Amino acid sequence: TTQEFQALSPATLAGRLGQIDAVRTRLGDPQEWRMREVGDGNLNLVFIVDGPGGSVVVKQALPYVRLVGESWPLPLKRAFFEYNALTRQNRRDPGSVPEIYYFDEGQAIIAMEFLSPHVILRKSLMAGTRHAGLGGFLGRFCARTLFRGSDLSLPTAERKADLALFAGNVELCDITENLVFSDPYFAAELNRHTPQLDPIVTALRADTDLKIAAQHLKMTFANNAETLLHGDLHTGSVMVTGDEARVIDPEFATYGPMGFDIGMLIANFLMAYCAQPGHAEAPGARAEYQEWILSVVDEIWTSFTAEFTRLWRSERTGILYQASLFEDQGHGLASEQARIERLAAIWRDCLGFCGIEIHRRTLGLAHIAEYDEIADDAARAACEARGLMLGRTLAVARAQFTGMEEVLDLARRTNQE
Ligand code: SR1
Ligand code: MG
Repeated sequence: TTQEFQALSPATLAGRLGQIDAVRTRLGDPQEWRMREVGDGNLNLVFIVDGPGGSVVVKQALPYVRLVGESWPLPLKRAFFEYNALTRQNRRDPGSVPEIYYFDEGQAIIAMEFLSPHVILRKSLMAGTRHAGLGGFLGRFCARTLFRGSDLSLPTAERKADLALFAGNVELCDITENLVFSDPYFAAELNRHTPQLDPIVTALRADTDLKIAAQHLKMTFANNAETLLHGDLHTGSVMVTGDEARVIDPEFATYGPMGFDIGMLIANFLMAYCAQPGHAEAPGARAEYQEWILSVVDEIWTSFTAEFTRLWRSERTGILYQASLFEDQGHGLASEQARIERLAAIWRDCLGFCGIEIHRRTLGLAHIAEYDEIADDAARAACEARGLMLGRTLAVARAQFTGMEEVLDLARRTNQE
């Protein structure tokens, strides 16, 4: 029989999970468990449970959007998609995501590895911390998960089964389709923005080229089912130590275009860059940190393309661009030309998604702490305005950028305005 859904609380958690072997063996005696709810995302409950034997994270989806409340129902099945995405990501890039100990589909509960001493990357960027190897890890994660979830690599029956499986993540895709690609460009009910941005918002909402670009990108997101995406790869979905990182929270997983995850990720670094002048540190130190952020963006793209290239040359086992077709064993001129053309298409999409993500995090419902924590409205608006202009150029002129250095130079010039 299906048990009625019940939200966990610190008071009920030990009673409900205390007899689950996979959890109990890691924590020890449930009577000694200490629970705290630490979720600060937009959707779910997250508990850290400490016991005499160790610690575990317990995540539970709620039947509504936590940020908004019960007026916005959201299916529990997103935990199923998160569980299935995590298992695939761990296969495709081993060690890149937390280990899962237990999954209860009906109660939408995932018990998983407590990452320590990891912190959320967004918070670490706000604290001005540098992380060795971060761009390399993120670029390789994208290349491995995106390449290995696609028809470049998977047996096509498996890819088609996964395409069908993740096609069920309708409501979370609907959030992305509306909140990311449409709402920022009209006066949607849940939108909010810093009042001083009014003139720019009016201009952007009257900008036909931009609105068409956003809709072209929405079409690509909705219809170009190239690979299994993380679906919400921002800096709040990454946990870091000084030199190690993991990716979390793939509940928005769906089949979509390869440029989406990388574009979203880069957008969040560029917004962290734009937000720096709004925070109080000495300008010299701030400028140095801004350059470090740009170096991570550069490294993400460089390592993505290097790993994608390695996989293209050594693991092209799917139905696409088969080496036998080119008669060059996968390394010759024809297959290299095909690889370069595919990467160019991913690059264009990536820049477009990057621009749109910057807009929606400034004008839509879901904002970012880097901007929100700038107390002074005028200072916040100045940072946000630079981000909006950068995002507009990236989205509309995405086909004109030939390399990351041009994007970074544009960010630097925008930062001077
Ligand atoms: C209503 S959900 C708003 C946002 O939070 C999630 O983290 C996703 O980014 C989504 O777009
Ligand atoms: Mg999330």
